[in-house]
Amino acid sequence: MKKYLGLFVVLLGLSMVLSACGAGGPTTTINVTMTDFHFEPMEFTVPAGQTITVTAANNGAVEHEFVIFNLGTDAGEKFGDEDEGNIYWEVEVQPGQSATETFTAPTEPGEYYVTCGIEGHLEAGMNGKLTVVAGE
Ligand SMILES: [Cu+2]
Repeated sequence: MKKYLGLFVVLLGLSMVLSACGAGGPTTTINVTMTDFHFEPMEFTVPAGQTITVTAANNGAVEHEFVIFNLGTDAGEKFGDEDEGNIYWEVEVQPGQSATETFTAPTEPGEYYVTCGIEGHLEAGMNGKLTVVAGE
């Protein structure tokens, strides 16, 4: 009986470690829901240089975008033409639709700015953060 109890404790510990990884560690998948006007969740963590699969669902009534900026840049107060050159990657999703696409994560670790490029949406609250962490 004592032997089984020991095994149970080990398994319990293992499952706690695994779930802890799932909560905070980098993942190669991003699942984001876009509404009028938020990203849910707002923060994502991915490993540098890896292929990332993004599934973006637009539950809003208008078109939305998931736009990742180059490191060290952001849209400032509002998104405009001057920001187009700072875009690292983006996906557009029509209302009621879902899109799955891939991109290669930046090789440089850091915090990357995320927003929606549709006029007025940044101001309404559509912003987020992509954290890129160095691989092992
Ligand atoms: Cu939007």
